Amino acid sequence: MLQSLKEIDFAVFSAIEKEKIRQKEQIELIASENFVSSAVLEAVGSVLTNKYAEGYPRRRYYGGCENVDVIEQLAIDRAKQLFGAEHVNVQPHSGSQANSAVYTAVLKPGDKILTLSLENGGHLTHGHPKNTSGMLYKVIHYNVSVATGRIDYDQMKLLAKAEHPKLITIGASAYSRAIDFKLVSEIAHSQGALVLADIAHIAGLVATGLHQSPVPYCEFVTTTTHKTLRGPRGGMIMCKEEFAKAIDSAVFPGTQGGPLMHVIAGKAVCFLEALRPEFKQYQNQIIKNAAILAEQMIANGYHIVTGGTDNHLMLVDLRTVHESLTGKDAEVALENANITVNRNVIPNETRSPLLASGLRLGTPAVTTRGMKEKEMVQIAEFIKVVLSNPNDKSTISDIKHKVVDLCAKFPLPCQ
Ligand code: DSN
Repeated sequence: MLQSLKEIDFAVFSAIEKEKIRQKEQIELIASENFVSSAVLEAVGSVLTNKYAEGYPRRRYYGGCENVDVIEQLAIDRAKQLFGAEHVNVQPHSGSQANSAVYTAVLKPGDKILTLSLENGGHLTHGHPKNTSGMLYKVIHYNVSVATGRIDYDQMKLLAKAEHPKLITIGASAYSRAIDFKLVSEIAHSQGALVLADIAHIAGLVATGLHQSPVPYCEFVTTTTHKTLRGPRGGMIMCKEEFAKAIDSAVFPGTQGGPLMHVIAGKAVCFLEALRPEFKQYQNQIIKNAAILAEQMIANGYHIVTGGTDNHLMLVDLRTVHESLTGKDAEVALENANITVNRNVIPNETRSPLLASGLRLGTPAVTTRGMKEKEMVQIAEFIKVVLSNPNDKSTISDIKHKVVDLCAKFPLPCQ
């Protein structure tokens, strides 16, 4: 007899039910999160989770792969169309796996990479000492400029010339300005280096032509599929045809075994959705919302690193308004008021990453709910009130009620 999750495992069932309420009643400003469509959710929750499919379409190490072959090929073809890529591998389980596979494909332990550090807005997998990228390879970092907070391309150029890295990575997790991938590839190629562009955060903007695409210029482009792209949690690699075999071998068997076919189905659906004209309108609104939110935060006295945003996120330096409030305390106070954010180190951070002096705010998730400029102004006000009274229970409770009321007007696409 069929038994429901509720009957079999009430503990997991009830945690999921509570999570549904949390997502429904909180303003989600974590820049890397989003809400998938019900079609993506259905694909990811499908029987495809039962299937092993090591290998690639029509070249598997298991029988019974005729249906998953169709699905993986659809995901590949749609991703190629969406980004104009020569070769696509949709199997990486995450962005980290995608980056690791690129390194495995073209680097040997001890090779030199030139990257943006985590502290300057980069990512763990861009050479952090506690990540394998930092353990296996010799890492040189370029930074953002102290004066402007923007990527210092001049420093990148000088370091590329002096250090002769084999690979330059470009891409960020906490950087609010447009990235010049063409310039980076010129710098790299003039020194014989390859380029890995990690567009995990801005993939939706790139796919819709609202941000310069690295695909024509860079040998490798990696992304996650769950941030601005609004698909399932996962990764993907695009590359020039000449590296296709090396990339495929680096993913499987190099760094992964069986692909997650239910997630690859979700990716295929996500790419189909992203090819529709309304997806570009959505990406446009993400950018507009981020610009208004940043403008209001600045009007409320906060410093935004780089002075504003060109994309879906911003990095708020709290110290201009609340000198002694850490990012961690700000994150907790906002969460108590049903506003979800993450603390973030800012360039030239003086506190530990666990405390931090900044908050990263992003608009992909609230835009998916249908929130627009008017709501961004309200949200900036909520943030200011909470952060000015982080320990005042009555203020926090008042804002929490306002947040729940606002969220009720903007239902989620997938519950
Ligand atoms: N952890 C992700 C983010 O929040 O940006 C990057 O992988």
